[in-house]
Amino acid sequence: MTVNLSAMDLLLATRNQHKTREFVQLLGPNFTLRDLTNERDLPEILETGRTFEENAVIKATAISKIFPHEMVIADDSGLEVGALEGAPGIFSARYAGENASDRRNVEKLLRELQGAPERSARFGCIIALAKDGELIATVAGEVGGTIAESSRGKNGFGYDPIFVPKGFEETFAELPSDTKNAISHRAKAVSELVRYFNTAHRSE
Ligand code: ITT
Repeated sequence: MTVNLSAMDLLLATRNQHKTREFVQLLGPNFTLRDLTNERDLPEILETGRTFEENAVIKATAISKIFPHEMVIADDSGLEVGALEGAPGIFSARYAGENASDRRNVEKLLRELQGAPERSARFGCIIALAKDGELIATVAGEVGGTIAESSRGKNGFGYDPIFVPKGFEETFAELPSDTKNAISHRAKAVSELVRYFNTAHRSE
């Protein structure tokens, strides 16, 4: 067992407060997390990568240049649907257009899949860790499932109301957050991240 005498400070490179809430729950009391919500005048960081990994690295390294000496993590994640050849993928946040609401994105996905018998999908998440503009590590997590015929449930965010994880009948938005946080793509990536910190890297 690893005993941590002081909590480790992390800066999460996001303004998505749903992500932040999940990270706080997933990381637990050994970490003190802040996000970019209260940071003004930050330059826009364009997610120009072709993969979750490239975009996570772009976000983590760019933000860590702006906040010297801070340990920065960035999450790039999204939903990949088999019948749509992996869409929306890296475009998950803006599937129905720039600044589209979660609801519009979900509606578009259900429209695209109307009548499709094959509804398998996966959520993927990459977390990049960086300091002073240098990438330190990336970790990954994924969870498989299917896309429901219609939106169900109020918990979570994004595509949670239409994602039914493998082994369940409820959507992520119907399941308690504890259940999502036990099996999600983000949960798996965070657990890899914690393992990374616990194997001699805590002083970086
Ligand atoms: P930041 O880049 O500021 O972190 P973002 O929401 O734009 O925030 P991404 O570019 O990583 O983040 O896009 C992730 C999108 O994928 C997110 O907006 C949701 O639509 C979807 N998504 C990711 N994880 C999800 C989850 O756990 N549940 C539901 N939808 C999720």
